[in-house]
Amino acid sequence: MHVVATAGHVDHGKSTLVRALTGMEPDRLEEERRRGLTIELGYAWTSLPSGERLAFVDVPGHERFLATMLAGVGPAPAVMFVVAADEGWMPQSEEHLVALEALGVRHGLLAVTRADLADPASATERAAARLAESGLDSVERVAVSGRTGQGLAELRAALDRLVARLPTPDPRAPVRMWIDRVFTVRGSGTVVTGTLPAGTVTTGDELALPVGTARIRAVESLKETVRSVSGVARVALNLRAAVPPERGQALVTPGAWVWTDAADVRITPVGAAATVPDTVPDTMPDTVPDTMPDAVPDVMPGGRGLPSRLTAHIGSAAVVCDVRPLGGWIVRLRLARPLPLHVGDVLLLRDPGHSVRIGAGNGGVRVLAGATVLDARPPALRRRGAAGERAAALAAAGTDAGSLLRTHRLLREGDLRAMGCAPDGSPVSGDWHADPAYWSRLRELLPRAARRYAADHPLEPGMPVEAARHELALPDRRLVAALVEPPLTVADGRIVSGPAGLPAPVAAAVERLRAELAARPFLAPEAGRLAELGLGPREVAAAVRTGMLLRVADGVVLPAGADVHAAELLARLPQPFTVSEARRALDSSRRVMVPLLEHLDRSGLTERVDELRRRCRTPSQSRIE
Ligand SMILES: Nc1nc2c(ncn2[C@@H]2O[C@H](COP(=O)(O)OP(=O)(O)OP(=O)(O)O)[C@@H](O)[C@H]2O)c(=O)[nH]1
Ligand SMILES: [Mg+2]
Repeated sequence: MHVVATAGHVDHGKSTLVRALTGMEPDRLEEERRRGLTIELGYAWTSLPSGERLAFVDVPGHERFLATMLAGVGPAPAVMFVVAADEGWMPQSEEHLVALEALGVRHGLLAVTRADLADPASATERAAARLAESGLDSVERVAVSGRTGQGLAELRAALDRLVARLPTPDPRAPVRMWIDRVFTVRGSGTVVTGTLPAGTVTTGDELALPVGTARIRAVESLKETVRSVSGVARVALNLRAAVPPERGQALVTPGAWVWTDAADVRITPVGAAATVPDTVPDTMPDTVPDTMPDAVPDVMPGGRGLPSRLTAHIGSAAVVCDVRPLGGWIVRLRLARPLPLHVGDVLLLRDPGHSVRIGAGNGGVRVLAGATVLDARPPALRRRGAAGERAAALAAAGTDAGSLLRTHRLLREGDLRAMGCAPDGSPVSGDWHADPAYWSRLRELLPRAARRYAADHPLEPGMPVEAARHELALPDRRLVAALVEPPLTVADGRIVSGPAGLPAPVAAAVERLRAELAARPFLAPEAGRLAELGLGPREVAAAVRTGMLLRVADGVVLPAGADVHAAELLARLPQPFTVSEARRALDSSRRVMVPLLEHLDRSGLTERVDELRRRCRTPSQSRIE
């Protein structure tokens, strides 16, 4: 199936043409028929000569209903541009074309209708010239009459050629269906309709709404119940939702879209704004003048000329937003409510000051610009000059993962996907992706930071991972671990060089101590000897922390493991035993033995029997093993 929206000035014959092509009535409201005017979006469909099915979204042409027009055109991939032969190019012809340009609609054809009322030649020429200047590709022109049926066969053939050129959307793409109608069907609850541009909706699927989720109870497309439908399609969904959805909201694949109220965008001025370099006030007046300026404000680099408050349109949504120029063509939009956005989405910006203007007039173009989303999770700009730096960084940014990573430096896979950017490389750690240049810079910085830390803290075995995380301003310790390369390793939460993690001089001193105690392992050195070895209280503490030494009491230091070894030897003695018996068994001194036995008591390796004697506890009784 294909979906084509209509566009064109009020009363130029859009609905009449849709009616003639489909045999269906796009103007369903009584008020529409009475006034001979389209107010709401109309829907009708037909089969083309090729057999392809084509649904029309028929939009209103009246300037007052521009927002509705945008809701209809937004999700449609192509347009049937209607100009009346007897009236020619008119203000809303221009405005609609500019809107299509801003939205990036590339495909369409020109139907010059009411050809029974006037020679279509001059209207065709003017319209075709104007369309050629816009972004629409190879637009065919057909003269028709909705009244006499003249040219309808040619129009059908041209529509067939148009839809054959349209790209085929990915049926596995994440779903974002902008709701353009909501109604209640007795017995089945809430039904929403919309144009599904890509992806697939299936009965039973759960989709996310701004608040909560909705379960699809039934899917209909062109009035037929189906289990599943893929875009492009007109779709009606019967939903079960805790909070009933509204027009202007989107139903999306959960987790596949960023719900954001801020976006950094690149402005593309369109229509007159792109070509008329007039001087204009920086802000537009709140009240609407009776006569419109000939041209819209001149939108210049730096965002000058853009009103500070605009309405952003995407899909069926129209959201007020504050505009903050960052520099160049880059501005930050703050949206009044969060929208599900991907990087690369195009928002249409228009001036709400003019959106309520009613009645005739020469009609100005109120569409100011297209805005391509470059970042849907823009960082806060706190520092002075941050805005300008941000604009410079985004000036040449694309809409891919690489561009996002260049400015964010680090992003989680889920965030990248939710912004519509599949990462091209693999994560650097866990689900973190990094900008390659930034990551190699970190690889250089980490060893330097570790060396500096070691110099500043000679007694610590190494830089704590958390300190490195902090110093490198990383959001996750796993990233630090991923940056550590030999000869550095991570041990006990620290970045150490080599396995021991003890400063080299201290490690050497401990080795000398062990060597000296080889013959009499329980005869701890006197304080003076410790000092000679270079083992002052701080060095001892460091060696104890890394598990090299056992500190039995102040100034009584043994190699680590001496306590367990002692308990093994004492267990061979007749139980219970005295301090002297223990001292002889371990070939030690009273200076060492008393605190060592107290340490063994505390460790649960030995226990006191009375004032003078102890016994060993069995391993199962002891607290350390
Ligand atoms: N003679 C003649 N009249 C036409 C033709 N097409 C439309 N009309 C008349 O023009 C008037 C407007 O037609 P619509 O089809 O309602 O125009 P529209 O573009 O849908 O108008 P909006 O939806 O309000 O923008 C109606 O009175 C139609 O009968 C045509 O090809 N020939
Ligand atoms: Mg109409």
